[in-house]
Amino acid sequence: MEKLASLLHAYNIEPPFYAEPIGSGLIHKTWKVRTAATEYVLQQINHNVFTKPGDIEYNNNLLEGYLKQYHDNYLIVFPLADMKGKKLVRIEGFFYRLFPFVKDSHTIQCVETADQAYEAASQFGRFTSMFSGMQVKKLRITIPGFHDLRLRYRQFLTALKKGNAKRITFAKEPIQKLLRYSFIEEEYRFIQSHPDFKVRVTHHDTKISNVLFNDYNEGICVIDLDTVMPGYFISDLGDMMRTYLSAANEDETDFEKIIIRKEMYKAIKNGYLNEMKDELTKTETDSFYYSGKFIIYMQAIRFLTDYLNNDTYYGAQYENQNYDRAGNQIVLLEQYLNMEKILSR
Ligand code: GN1
Ligand code: MG
Repeated sequence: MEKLASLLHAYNIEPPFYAEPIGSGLIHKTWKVRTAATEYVLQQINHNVFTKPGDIEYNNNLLEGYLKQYHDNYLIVFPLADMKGKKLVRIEGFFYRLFPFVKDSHTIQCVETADQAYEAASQFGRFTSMFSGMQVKKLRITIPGFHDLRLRYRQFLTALKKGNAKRITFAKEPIQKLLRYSFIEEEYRFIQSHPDFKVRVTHHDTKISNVLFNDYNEGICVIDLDTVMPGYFISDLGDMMRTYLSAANEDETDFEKIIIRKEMYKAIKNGYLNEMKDELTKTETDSFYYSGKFIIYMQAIRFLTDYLNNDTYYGAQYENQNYDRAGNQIVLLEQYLNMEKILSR
């Protein structure tokens, strides 16, 4: 509480205030702060993952400045400046930032209707299209190799050699599966070397809880800009496939519940295209289906690698959670592969 008081004091916010944890992210800690006058979102940055929090601040300022100049009406939230004009506050070795709470907004944890998927996909497409005139190279890389499937695959192979031996034996089955599906990584090499795949301002975390909705279920804006970096559109489209297609999320341990909803695929595609059709090359639109394989496979690899490395990245609320998450994503991948003909039609 004392820490919270000195933190808010930096923003000239004095007691009384009330803070409660919100959000479902695996990386940062987030709270909603209420004062008599208004509401905020406070977030502590995980600096084991984002080792240079100043780079996040740098990117935010760059994006904010660009929007001010070219798309002043586009709604999006950036961190507030403290009394010294800093948008990142350091207290006792931790980094925090404070956001205004968007009035009458809420987040959803699970896509229930195709309209929600369409709205979210339009929001993420719109986000990238807003920055189409920006020099993407100006953005700093907040997590090196974040969505580089070749790197993720190499990290997986390293974990197979150097990881927890007991866990490697226990995870024999998912390991074999992920090795068998390595053709997905090979396809990625093709994309990396193909001139038609453009590098754009990419969000890199397009789960449904990173979109704010209003009471009429319309998307208001996207949030969580920490992983906004140069990237390929398959990252954003693919993470929507990964997280909207099935009603069961990555923590579901009853894998029978992982069922792909065809209508969601259509809604993601239409919503995204609605904003991005003029930006994408023909080769890129031909890779819509691939984007789902790409991200679901990468997430399965990331969860299993973390399991083999003793959960140092994602953490775990119970012993085999990352093993279960990897198993969940493998089932999702298999369902997705089984539906290739139907989905990519
Ligand atoms: C992490 O913390 P959160 O929920 O925003 C991760 C994403 C994963 C996701 C899986 C920086 O996102 O890449 O897809 O967990 N973010 C980082 O739930 O690693
Ligand atoms: Mg995130």
